[in-house]
Amino acid sequence: MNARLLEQSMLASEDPQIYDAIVKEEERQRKNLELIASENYVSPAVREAAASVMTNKYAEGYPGKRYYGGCEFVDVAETLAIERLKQLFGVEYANVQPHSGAQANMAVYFAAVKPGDTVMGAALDHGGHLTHGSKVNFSGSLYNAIGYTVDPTTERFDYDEILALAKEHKPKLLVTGWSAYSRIPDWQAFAAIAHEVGAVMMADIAHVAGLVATGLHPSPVGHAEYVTTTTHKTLRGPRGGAVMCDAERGKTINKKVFPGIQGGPLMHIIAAKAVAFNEALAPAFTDYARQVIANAKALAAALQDHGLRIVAGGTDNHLMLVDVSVRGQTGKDVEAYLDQIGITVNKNTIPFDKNPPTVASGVRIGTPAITTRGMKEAQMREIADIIGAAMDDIGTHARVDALRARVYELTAQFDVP
Ligand code: DSN
Repeated sequence: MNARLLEQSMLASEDPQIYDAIVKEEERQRKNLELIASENYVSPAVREAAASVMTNKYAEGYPGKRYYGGCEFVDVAETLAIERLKQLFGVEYANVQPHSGAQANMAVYFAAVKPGDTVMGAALDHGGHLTHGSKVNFSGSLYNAIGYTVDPTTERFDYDEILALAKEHKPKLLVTGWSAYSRIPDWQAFAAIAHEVGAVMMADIAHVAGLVATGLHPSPVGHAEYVTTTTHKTLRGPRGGAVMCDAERGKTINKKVFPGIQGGPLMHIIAAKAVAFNEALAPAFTDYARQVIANAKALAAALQDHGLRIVAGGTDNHLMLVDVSVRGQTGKDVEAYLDQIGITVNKNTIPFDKNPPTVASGVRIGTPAITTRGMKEAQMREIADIIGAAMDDIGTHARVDALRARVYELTAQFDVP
């Protein structure tokens, strides 16, 4: 049993089934190698705020303008979250109420375009997100969504091609920022495309937010009219979203988030966001973000040494897309095998993928979580060696126990926060 839960647990006696699931999840997070690019481990302080009594409070509205009494202390938390986020990214306005990145993006769509308008975002197999125009999402059903792609040879964005597509379709909103793009984008080039066709630009920096906040990745602020993010990936906060823009556009975003899309804000999560933003403002967070990138580069290079192909030739950020089709595998099979040995990744389509997303030709790998545990370049080589050995063993499953033991030996040396 886990010491952390036992110390504080009323849950163990009150709801043993949920208690048991949480204990097992905590153990999984400690024993396994968490390589999902969008996950991280928050600090105990962030968890404390997220588990606090602020969950009890209704606070529809905004600080100083609520529809409920008794909001004086949650107002403190939300105001701190807003001011810290503004400072982190150098923006005039921030809304910290979106429950997730999808809600943050929805608020921008509702503010910037009308149903039926044309929007343009990266196609799902070219790094885009469901909310960037996928047909199965509101963004692809309420709007006329056009998908741009990467160049088939370089697997990077070709700004001339994207401009030509924009001129052809004349979107009102250009969606940038990606869930599976490992290279540095040219925000200025994207803004020039948007403005040439009369569109506004949204940059969804959910993945790279922690790298942008520390100046280790170029910022879209000053190029994009709207910047959205989640707070739980490289930014290492609680699960949630946020929208940033100028003060004038902020007036509309406020109305779109509440009462347009959401009701009562999650004040415990907003308090936890404030704690995480404060942590991200500290110099140690820049060291963390720098190591995230160094680890990703080291891991990509070591995986290439094992004959795996990294999409776009490598990485400049926290993630990489590994093309496993060059080893005759599918992302689905690799994800399943790695799960058996305690390595958690997600299957992911690669550009121009011939397989559907449920099978996929790649896996997406990221270093934010393992870097939080303190792993460095030497551990990246060990991880690549284990993944290389796993790729050789997928057909026979002869080395599952031995490889799992290697994973557990590695994770036992690096505690989780
Ligand atoms: N599901 C997230 C990711 O893994 O990238 C994006 O919302």
